[in-house]
Amino acid sequence: MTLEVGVLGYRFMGRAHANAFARLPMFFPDVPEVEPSVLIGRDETALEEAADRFGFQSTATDWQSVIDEVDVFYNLGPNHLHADPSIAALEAGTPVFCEKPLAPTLEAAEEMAEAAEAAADDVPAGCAFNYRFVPAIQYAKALLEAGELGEIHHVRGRYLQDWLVDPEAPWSWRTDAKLAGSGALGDLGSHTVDLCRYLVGSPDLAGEIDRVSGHLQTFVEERPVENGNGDDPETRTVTVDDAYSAQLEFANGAMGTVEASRFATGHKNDHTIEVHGSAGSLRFSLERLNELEVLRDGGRGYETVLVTDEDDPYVDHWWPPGHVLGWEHTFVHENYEFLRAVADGDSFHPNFGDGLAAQRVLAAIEESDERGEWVSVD
Ligand code: SOE
Repeated sequence: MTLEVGVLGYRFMGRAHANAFARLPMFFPDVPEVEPSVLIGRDETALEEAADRFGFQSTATDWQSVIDEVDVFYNLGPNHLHADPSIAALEAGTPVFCEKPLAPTLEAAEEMAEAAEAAADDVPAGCAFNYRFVPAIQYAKALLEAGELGEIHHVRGRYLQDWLVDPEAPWSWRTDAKLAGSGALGDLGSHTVDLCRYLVGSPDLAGEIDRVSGHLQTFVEERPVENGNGDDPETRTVTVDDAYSAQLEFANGAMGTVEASRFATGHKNDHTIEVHGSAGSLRFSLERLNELEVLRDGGRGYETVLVTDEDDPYVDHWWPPGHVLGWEHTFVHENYEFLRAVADGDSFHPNFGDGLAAQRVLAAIEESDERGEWVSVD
């Protein structure tokens, strides 16, 4: 079986997924082969170049002509392009894999989740929360679900980057509320909220996030437009947050503290998550993604577990034990699971429902910032 895929978007995420398609037949031969069929975008020159490099057969400048011609539709475009093409594809019966955050607004995310619910059972709609597919994160989830940390009291997550700390860093769609929805909150916070839900969100652990108290900040209000006139550069207003922080209350009483920033000087892609339970604690850092630090039985120090054994998640597909994996492997793993679900007509998680659940938390954090009080997530 070969799956023809149509992909909207060819920049950062386009490359990450095209790399995954190329790795799959070599390392995960039990998944149907992907045929990169049509690459979709607006700038024809850049599109042709990318299609050539990524091995796509053709290009298109309108997604409408593509969505019911392919076996799978990948939506890797900017956030404001997530809803319409994804909904249309699902209505045409085409499985969809969409980048995070699911949508720029809660309303759009709700419409997308409704379209996914209305689609046939064998038409999965996946949301690309790739950090679920880090082997050490899956190892952590297994420990938590086996009850090894006991009753969950604290979850602490932060996602730090610094690419906007320079006030001359250019304006982009990521700094515009109409195009992105929010800034660090949606782009980075969506990952952290999803990891909180994935790791401790089951009713036996902390449960869902019930209430939030949020704070958003924009440090630089105007940014130059790229390729503007050097002497008198055109600037545009930044309409999203540069950083957010929030407190969370989980259904079972656990407390969460989460934050993200694009102004954390020196931190390039520093995503960490920690959990403390009555019987133990764990902590994970994306900068050391092959490791999980675990403290058990009320012990006095953390043990560093190298999650690189052949029986650790996905590891046996790659190299002999101890041969470490990287960020790009998370995309291979998520594509493997998603495409397997497509081929077998199975369900897939994280799906649009998970994307919507994260979006509800993000929207509540924004509302809490505006109202200056705790807000329920519903
Ligand atoms: C932003 O810089 C970004 O590329 C996010 O959009 C990704 O989701 C994250 O994985 C890395 O950082």
